[in-house]
Amino acid sequence: MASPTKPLLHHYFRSSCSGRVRIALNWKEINYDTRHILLLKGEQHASDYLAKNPSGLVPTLEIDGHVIPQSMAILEYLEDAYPDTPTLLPGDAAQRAKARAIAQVIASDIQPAQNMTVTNHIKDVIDAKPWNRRVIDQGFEKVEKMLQLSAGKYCVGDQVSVADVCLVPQVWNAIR
Ligand SMILES: N[C@@H](CCC(=O)N[C@@H](CS)C(=O)NCC(=O)O)C(=O)O
Repeated sequence: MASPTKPLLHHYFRSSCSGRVRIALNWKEINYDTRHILLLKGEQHASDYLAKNPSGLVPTLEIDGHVIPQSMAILEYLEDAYPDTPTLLPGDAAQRAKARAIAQVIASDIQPAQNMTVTNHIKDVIDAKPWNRRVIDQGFEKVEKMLQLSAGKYCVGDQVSVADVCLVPQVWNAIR
């Protein structure tokens, strides 16, 4: 489906949530422009950005005349609005549920517990590094158990899914 204006992704290069959306846009071969939101300079809290994403977090995608915050909502929008592009929810109902489940462990359980806001809050009280390491280690142990039940060539069977789109940037984050 052709878009009248190119989508614009507000993102940060190290952000795993932004990485999910970059991978999905590229997988679906949707051309887009980018605007870098420099998190370390606090640009996510600038009033013009907060008007687009009141959470003050990246990513935000401007697409088809809409402004969509939240990486998982963006992935669902791309799935719904661009049905002729390669899907990120392949297979039958059970395979799609497994892909969503792995994605949610990452997006709802691992990433929010060790993001920049949490790290900045807790570092006054405890050493944030061991906390982040523990959240990631324990989260990945759960993901690995799920993968033992679902994986083929990719997280669920032999097709790329939303689970892979979430897993890869979380691994980048864990390495860092
Ligand atoms: N649930 C949100 C989480 C977004 C999020 O935590 N983004 C991080 C980067 S991965 C961020 O903007 N951090 C900046 C901050 O915490 O101030 C989503 O999936 O989009």
